[in-house]
Amino acid sequence: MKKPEERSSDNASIRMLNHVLECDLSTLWDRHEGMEPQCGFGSLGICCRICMMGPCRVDPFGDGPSEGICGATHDIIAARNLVRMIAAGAAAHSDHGRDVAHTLMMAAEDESCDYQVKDEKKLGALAAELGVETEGRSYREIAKDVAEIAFSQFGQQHGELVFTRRAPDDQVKRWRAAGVVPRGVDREIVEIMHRTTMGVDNDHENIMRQGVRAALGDGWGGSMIATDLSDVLFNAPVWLRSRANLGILKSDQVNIIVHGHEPNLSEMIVAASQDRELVELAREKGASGITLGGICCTANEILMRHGIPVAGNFLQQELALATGVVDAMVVDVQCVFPSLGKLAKCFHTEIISTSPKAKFPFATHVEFTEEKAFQTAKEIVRRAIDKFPQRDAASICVPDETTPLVAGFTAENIFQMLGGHYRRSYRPLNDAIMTGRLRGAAAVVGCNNPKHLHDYGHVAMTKELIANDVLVVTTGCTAVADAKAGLLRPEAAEEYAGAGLREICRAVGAPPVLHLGSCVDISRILVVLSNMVAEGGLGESIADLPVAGAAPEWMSEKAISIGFYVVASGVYTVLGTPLPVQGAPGLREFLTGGIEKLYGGKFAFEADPIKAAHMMIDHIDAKRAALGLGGPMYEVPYASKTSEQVVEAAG
Ligand code: CUV
Ligand code: SF4
Repeated sequence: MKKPEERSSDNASIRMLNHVLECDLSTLWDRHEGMEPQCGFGSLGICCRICMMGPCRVDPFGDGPSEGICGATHDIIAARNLVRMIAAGAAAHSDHGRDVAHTLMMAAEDESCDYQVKDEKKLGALAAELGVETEGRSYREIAKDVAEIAFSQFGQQHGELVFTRRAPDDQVKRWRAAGVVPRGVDREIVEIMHRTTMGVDNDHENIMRQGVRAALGDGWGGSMIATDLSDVLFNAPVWLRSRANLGILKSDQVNIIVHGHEPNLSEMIVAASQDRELVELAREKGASGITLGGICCTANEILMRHGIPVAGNFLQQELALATGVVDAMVVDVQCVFPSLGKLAKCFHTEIISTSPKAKFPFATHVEFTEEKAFQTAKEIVRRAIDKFPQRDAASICVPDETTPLVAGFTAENIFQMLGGHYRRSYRPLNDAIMTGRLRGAAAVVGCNNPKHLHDYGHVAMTKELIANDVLVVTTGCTAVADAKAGLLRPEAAEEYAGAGLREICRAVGAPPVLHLGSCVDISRILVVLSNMVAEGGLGESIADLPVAGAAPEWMSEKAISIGFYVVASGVYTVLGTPLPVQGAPGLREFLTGGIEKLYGGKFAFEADPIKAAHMMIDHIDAKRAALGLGGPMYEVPYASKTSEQVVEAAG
């Protein structure tokens, strides 16, 4: 069995892993080891269960069957499986976006609704962009029209999703040429299911075309709607300070963890946890107050907008329970382990499921409806308070670790950050890149996965990039890993950044790694990239920018959808675990090569985060050279390839 230090690189998690060993509890790491060796056919993407003549599996080495019963080849089987994963990921993000649109509609229609538009400025900007009349109209009427347009994006049957207009013209031209501009969010997902059923699309490149279309419908559709409408309802984030890691849990307080994704729920839990009456009730039960903490992306949502501390990322969900001080873990949808209920039975903790879409073993279901949002949130908090006196003092173990952080960056407020009050534009960012003070920018995002040492890939890659004067933007569980490692503090620039990035961070007081929110907020990164192109001097499309992306520890189907919309938007993207296409040579070649001609971006697979960072930097240098820009302004640790060599290598 692997030792705790071989499972996680995060000190609080190592401490908890030792504790669960002592208590004889099992976690995902034990189950992962018990699963090994994992199925080779599945890992390589070459088993097919699409019809019941099968299941079929084709031989990766050429000794056994080279076709399924119907004649499907390695490439066909792997491509169909892969786009079905895109469909699931895009559906998850987009259903989240749809729920936010529903909430905005309720807020617009009903004055007494618990949700109300908080950010009228963002609503106004969105209305202007969408061509919604604002003159002489109440914000309620405007919000209704905006919500209606958002809704229409899901079911639209033809035309182009409205937010694809945010992309640079050159990028849109590429999409049109390839026939992948999404018509409607739902339509593209349905078409994946149709095309991949037995005996329909059997050309792997054509199958991937539809995968790209649905993924773009996620990034420039469902996810972007989720982000923008959440900002309208709950306020666009502003920079703020907070803390991260399991040490935010307090032994003498009622501790509630919200875990999942949708801000509809978590926003109301935030309000209920601050409700005077309930805080008083907690005191009556002997607690000194109520502490709220988040896990997974819902953590990022309430961190970004309220500064609520983060308890941990994906692989810490079981460890949080093992502290013995979590009175309730409230979950909605996505990334929630079905193991939680059983584990919670060893403690006093109540797992409370809230979504009609997601029920869990041994959980209490308190259905959360937007119509009775605050009332339900209060009921949930009350349940947690009732649990507080039932804690078993003997099983409590709370690690001390918490790290300060700065979060709350958006495509809009990056203007203020870099330009100051007098120069609100992306000009300073583009200038910094053009002069070489910044070598480029990278997005490091994604999940945790027990196939990798927990958090190590995120942190090692991010440190290597900033040391080389590459500004890093982050979201999701990577952002939480970076926060715990201290990389979201402005001081991190002094400790880890190269000279150029350090100068910029010093001048504006920002950390070298910018936290842009949850996974759906990767749509913010798409807008940042589009703004950089629009500002001028760095080429005509996102594909020209000296930028790269990575997901060192990804695991979710949602991450596959993200990977595809990012690549199809022109970004070179390195994945820590390969896509399940390694048994399909033609498909692998296409995704790591040929796809670039169509969209300007492509995938690479590399498990070593330092090597992966260097691949990203090589790409950034090649893009600099193609733009006629010189090398980095200051000496940097990774400079093994001069721009000229890079240009030669790139042909
Ligand atoms: Ni949506 S998708 S583990 S919470 S980043 Fe975290 Fe982010 Fe992956 Fe899940
Ligand atoms: Fe086998 Fe073809 Fe059916 Fe897949 S679709 S299970 S490869 S026969």
